[in-house]
Amino acid sequence: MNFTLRPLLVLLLGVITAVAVEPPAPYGPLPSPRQLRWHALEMYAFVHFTTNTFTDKEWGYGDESPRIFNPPAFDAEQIVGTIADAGLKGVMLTCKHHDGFSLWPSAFTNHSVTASPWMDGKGDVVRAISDACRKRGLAFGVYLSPWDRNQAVYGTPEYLTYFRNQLRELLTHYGPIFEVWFDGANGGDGYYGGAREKRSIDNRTYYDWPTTWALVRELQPDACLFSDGGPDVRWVGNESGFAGETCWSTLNAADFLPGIADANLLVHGQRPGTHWLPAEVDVSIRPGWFWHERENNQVKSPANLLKIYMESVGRGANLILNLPPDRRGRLHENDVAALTGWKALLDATFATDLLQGSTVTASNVRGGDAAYAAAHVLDGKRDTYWTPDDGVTTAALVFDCKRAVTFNVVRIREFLPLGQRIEGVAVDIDQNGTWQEIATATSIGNQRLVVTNYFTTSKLRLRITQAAACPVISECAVFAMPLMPDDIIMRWSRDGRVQISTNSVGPRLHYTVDGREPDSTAPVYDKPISLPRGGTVKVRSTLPDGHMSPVVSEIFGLASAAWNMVGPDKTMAQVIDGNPTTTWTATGAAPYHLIIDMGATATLGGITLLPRQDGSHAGTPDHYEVALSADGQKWGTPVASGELSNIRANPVRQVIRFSHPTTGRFLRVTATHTVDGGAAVIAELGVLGQ
Ligand code: FUL
Repeated sequence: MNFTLRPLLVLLLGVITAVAVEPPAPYGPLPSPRQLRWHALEMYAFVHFTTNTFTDKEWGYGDESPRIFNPPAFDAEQIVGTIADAGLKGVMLTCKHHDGFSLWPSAFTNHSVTASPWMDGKGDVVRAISDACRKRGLAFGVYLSPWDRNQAVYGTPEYLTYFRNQLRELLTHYGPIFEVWFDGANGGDGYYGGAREKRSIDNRTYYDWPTTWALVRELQPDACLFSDGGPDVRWVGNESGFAGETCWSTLNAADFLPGIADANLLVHGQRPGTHWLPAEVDVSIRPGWFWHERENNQVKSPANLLKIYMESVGRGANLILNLPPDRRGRLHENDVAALTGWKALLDATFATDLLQGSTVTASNVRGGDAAYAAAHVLDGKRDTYWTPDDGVTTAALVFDCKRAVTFNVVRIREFLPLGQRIEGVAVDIDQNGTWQEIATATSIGNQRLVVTNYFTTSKLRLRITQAAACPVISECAVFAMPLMPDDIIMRWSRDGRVQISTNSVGPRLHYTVDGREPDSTAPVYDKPISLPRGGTVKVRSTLPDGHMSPVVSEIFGLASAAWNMVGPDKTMAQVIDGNPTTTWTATGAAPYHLIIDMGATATLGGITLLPRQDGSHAGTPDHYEVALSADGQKWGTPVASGELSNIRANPVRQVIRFSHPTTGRFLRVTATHTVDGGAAVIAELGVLGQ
């Protein structure tokens, strides 16, 4: 260095530092470093596996013999490899679900893989899955159900020691954990070491969550804690696969606890909120969380999964997609096919950012400083950003694409370390020299995918229409999502006819009603199918290029047109009207009976029950009983009874099979208990032939 120049250089540096423009002050609650790492994952898999897989249940009672857990071809690498190939970034394993069966050789219970014939009692599912994750570079997380229907001590303080001992095992023996999942469910009754009774706990006090959370912080400081209300990640309030159209990453945390949460608040979050508490969208690729053979044809289609992605990850939440291994211990072929199709759609959508190559200008750049220039929103870096001066809460970015681009998805990302600031945006396109507004959105957060119709333009404008503090945007992009063959929709009417439709033009629909898989030789759908005796309809759509969709199948009951409901309440008829949006609400106190007079004797094999579909769970039955009668007076012993597990969080159609086909003219369905203890509400009842 030339010594005469040195003082000058020092002076110059001093001047530059003095005029460097300070970044904006953070706004509102801020994400912790562990939450920022969690946001970066965006989507990962849930893996539900336990004795339920072998008993066909959604919630085990706790008395299942460990000997039934015996997957003959368990293959962690197939499970994890499929998940990694689909682009998911981690795996959350149900190490212990509500039935209490532990998938690892826990030193604190005999109710585990050690007592199963699988690998002669020497297996460890948690080890196998976590090792496979490490091998494929995926994050690994643990689900440990607080509710344990097997443990004799559940409900006493002693259980908490057991619960934390198990947690300690999981957090010390299986490497780094990215998230620990604490479920809020507690349905009350269970085996409890043979007591077979109802044990209600006080969600507010019983689990002493602060002590458990401290244990996780001590053993796995980088792990995020999930529960209905955090403290790091919140439930989104539904199991259907969507975050609210407006979904803030903030919440008033003190109002929530595991098991105590207002789903209507969780789906949107709260503004400005006391804490950074982003939503996680948990949804299963099948109707249930565990594998059931009867659901093999009800796997969500690639198009459906793409919609879920757009409405979860695309609304600033993370997606946890459940992929339940089957009885072999592998992901089923239909699930693998749906994932492969979904990945292809995601790749096709996001392969090309049509804004690349554009120039971008901003209505205001903070201090005129290049460090905050508009070009940062196109540099592909999450840690650089455009931001205007303090106090500027409406602003615009104009993108000149220099060529015509056709798109239907706009992606916007806020720079999270400075908080969630933007409250409203609008997207405009240039149409022959005038701006035309094509879409608006509210919350942005980690990323917002604004889905529009297809538009073609060479200039786009993003307007920030409302912000709590000057906006800070790290990335903008636009994409073209391919047109997709829409999901197949089947509608049943009470005269026993099934109508099939899709929203897209062109595909041919092939169907069967005899149980066979439809192929191109199967009948082509051209008019409603007459199925007065009910049955299973299987459908596939064929695109003009010959490509066939996966099979969609649905089971239908007997035609109900000639039936009558017994009783004075006229609204009872709404449960057999074939219309899922109308409901019957019981009066009086439980048990609530619904009696159908079928007009003639029939041999029946089961019923279907559709819970209310309007988003409320009030009155949804969670225990039921079914009986038959020849005269509507004398009832036989119940042909079915039990629990409708998890119906509150996941209100899908329930298929209940009788233990054996039974004959009768009158059918009585009784809601013996409802999720909230309120008067029973049911949308539809169906009756299955033998
Ligand atoms: C619910 C549980 O009750 C279900 O069985 C499932 O594990 C789901 C992810 O959470 O609350």
